Amino acid sequence: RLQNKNLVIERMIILATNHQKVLLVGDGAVGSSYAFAMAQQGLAEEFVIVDVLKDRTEGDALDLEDTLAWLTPKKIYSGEYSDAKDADLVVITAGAPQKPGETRLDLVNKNLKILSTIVKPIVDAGFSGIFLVAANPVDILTYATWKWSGFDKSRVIGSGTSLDTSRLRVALGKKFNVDARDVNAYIMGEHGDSEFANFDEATIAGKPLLQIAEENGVSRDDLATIEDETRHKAYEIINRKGATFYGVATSLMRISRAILRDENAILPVGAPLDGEYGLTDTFIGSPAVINGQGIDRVVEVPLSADEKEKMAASAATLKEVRDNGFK
Ligand code: 6V0
Repeated sequence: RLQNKNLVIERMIILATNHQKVLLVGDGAVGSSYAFAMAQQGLAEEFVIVDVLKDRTEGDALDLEDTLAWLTPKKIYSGEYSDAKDADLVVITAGAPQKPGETRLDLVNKNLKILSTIVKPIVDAGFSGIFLVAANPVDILTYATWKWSGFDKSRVIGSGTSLDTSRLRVALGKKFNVDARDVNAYIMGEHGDSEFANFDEATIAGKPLLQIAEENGVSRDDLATIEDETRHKAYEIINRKGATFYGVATSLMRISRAILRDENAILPVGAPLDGEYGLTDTFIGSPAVINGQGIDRVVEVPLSADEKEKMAASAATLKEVRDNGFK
């Protein structure tokens, strides 16, 4: 009994002293939705918002503060890069979004330029936590964050194909009439036009998705249509409302929760490959184990030969753009 009591006290001390701080850079549609999602989830006792638009961050901090009487207490304020010094997590959503007709890769030059003004001052402030990058083209910007920060690869994470995987699971959940959370399928590769679904290994409750599809009269072509619609969903949303933000904001919240709560969650992220899928020197969408240290390890999905080719082609597309846009 005494031992139990001591364990409870120990846990209470950990909870009382576990003050976590997140700094968000980029308070646009994605960033402010992320801030809102983090407040709703009661994540991070301290939340700092930085943007070149100071009025915007001050206004957002005041607006978000109005949620706190009904949620978990926390400190939310407009800040500076120097506030990154003792932050656990820096989330970067600063950058131009796609306009109708633009691909993510079209954004590379302007967003690398913006990123170059962000990473250095944060590192110079003494930041020693984890970077989570969402600005597009996210795989290239994640790679640049890693290069410019000098951080270990495990402490730089891209949002990668987290949003795309969520889109795929929602679509498959609708198709097979199951909760999207029970679908075990991934979108892998570039967060962009060369991404693909791992249908050959996907399962629902341990049963191969291809078998479930066959039993339900869903053809390979039907699955290819779902994959295509997933790949192009961002364009559908942008054409209608100009931007996409709730989906990615929630994906970022989910990855943040895995970090702040040290979950060892297996999530699809922009992960640094070191021989997995026969690839190196790239950040690209793959499941990885995420905990308080960042990327604990990349989980190599056993891809079919056809999917391995798609992964290699996607990595090659990224490398080509990176070699042209990033020195
Ligand atoms: P937005 O609403 O234009 O917000 C961008 C914000 O960045 C604005 O508030 C700018 O003031 C700010 N900003 C620009 N330059 C700087 C700078 N130098 N320092 C600090 N802040 C700056 O864009 P939105 O929020 O819609 O999108 C942000 C980024 O997320 C874009 O690159 C999108 O393409 C990308 N997305 C990524 C997704 C993903 O799955 N990874 C999904 C959707 C959007």
